[in-house]
Amino acid sequence: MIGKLDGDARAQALDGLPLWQTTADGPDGIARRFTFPDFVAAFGFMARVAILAEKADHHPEWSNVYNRVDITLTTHDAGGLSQRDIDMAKAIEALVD
Ligand code: HBI
Repeated sequence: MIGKLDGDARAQALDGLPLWQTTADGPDGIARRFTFPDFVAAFGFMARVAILAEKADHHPEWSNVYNRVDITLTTHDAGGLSQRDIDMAKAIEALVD
């Protein structure tokens, strides 16, 4: 069972993801908004994230409106932010680099 990130480990992990914000309400996690030129680009991104998520058995909470994709990462099994969320955020960042 994976644990919640706390203290220095949490602060350090968040430092490495400057474009992600911790959630203000709802489950403890990290969130980022991605915008694309159009819906096709946004949905292509979602398809790539979906493949990553299935491989990692770690799934985003997300919504899409036209060219915008809002992603929140939280670990249900841990009741908050875990290393799995950090790893997934980094993998997602690598897709949009
Ligand atoms: N995705 N975000 C997230 N958090 C989880 O705890 C989680 C998941 N996907 C699959 C998953 N857990 C499974 O490991 C368990 O629910 C069995």
